[in-house]
Amino acid sequence: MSNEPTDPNAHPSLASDLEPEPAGELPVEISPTMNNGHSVNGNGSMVLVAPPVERVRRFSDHRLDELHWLLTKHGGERHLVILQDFPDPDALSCGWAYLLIAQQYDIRCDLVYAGAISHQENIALVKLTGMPVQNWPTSTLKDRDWHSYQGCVFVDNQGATSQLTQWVQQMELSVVAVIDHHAGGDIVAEFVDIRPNIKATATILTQYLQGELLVLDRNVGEHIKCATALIHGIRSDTNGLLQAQEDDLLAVAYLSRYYDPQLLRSILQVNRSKQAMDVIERALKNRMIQNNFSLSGVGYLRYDARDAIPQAADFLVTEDNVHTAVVYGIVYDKDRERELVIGSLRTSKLTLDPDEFLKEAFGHDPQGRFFGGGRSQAGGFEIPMGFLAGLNDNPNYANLKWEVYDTQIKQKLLRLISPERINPEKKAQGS
Ligand SMILES: [Mn+2]
Repeated sequence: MSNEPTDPNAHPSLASDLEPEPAGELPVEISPTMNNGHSVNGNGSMVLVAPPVERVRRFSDHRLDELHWLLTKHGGERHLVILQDFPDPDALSCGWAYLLIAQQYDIRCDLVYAGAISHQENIALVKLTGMPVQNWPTSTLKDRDWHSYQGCVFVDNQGATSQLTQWVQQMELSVVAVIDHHAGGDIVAEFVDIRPNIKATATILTQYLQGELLVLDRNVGEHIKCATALIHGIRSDTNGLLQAQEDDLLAVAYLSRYYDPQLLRSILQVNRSKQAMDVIERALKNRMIQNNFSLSGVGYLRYDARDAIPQAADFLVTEDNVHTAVVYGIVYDKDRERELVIGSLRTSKLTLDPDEFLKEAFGHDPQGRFFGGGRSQAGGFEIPMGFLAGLNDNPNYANLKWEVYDTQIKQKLLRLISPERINPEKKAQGS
């Protein structure tokens, strides 16, 4: 699920309160009168001249300069790096890379997410690389030591897809940096690098590495694993590089000097869980095909199995004469005691924009927030069930509720896919 795009032309901007001038790192002019760190001014008295300390770092890209100064300024602090509730490989690898970069500047980061990691590839990614990511379920948030942090950072999201955002706001934690490739919201931060034209945030983070904010070392296991994770991140956000553009491919080329191909293979080859297989089976059995769209409701599923839905959609879209698949189901979120319909869309039709399609199909809530959105070839939606939410022990009731939702979702989708089927009278009147 992506953030809600508001202005596709949003330009990466920088807050003006960035002060890139820590003492001691300014360029030192070597004056001919300088002698042992002292110089003589006009009236003959001695003036102390700063010794030429560290060579001033200059980067090819102004963003690297800005980030370098920002991190220098915040040295010694502790920050929270916040990922979306269901972090994908792009988010996970970028959070880790950011953490390693910040370490260079003596900033301690905790990499956190509030939801769950349920896709088998993502579980494998975290396990096999040993990346230091922490789950902070919402039920634990009130007991966290928020005051030990001086700031927070959003990576591969801008706060809209994390339940941690409201806590960060409540605790008045300042937003130090936002690094993302989804079209911008209106988040204010000291450093903002949002590039909707880049396919993966991992490409942006790799450019920071290429700019030597952190010099990768083939002898450091953590660097090898992080480079591997970043390649996986770029691959997964570009449909296995099929949608990659020059920047993404150059980033992968750079990372290829450091990554571990064996490790990448292990992450990609991991098997599906039984529950994911069961959801795929249901999706296959329940599918209905109309005008090259394959629609399938899978009924109720466990919250931690929600990643099975996009996988089922991935599978359904491979059928002959199908260009678009939509799979949806009802999940119950125990943690927050809410029930929602979640769904995924996959398409191979280049002229179909998932973002537009889902917004048009499901509309928005009373606050104007859309129930769904997407990027090229993929999208997702989430519809809270409101008054009908909540478990009920009566199986008839549960079936009825599912039927209502199933029918309503199909109807909304079919309105776009084959209007004549939904509204035959209207067509008859019109002709
Ligand atoms: Mn991403």
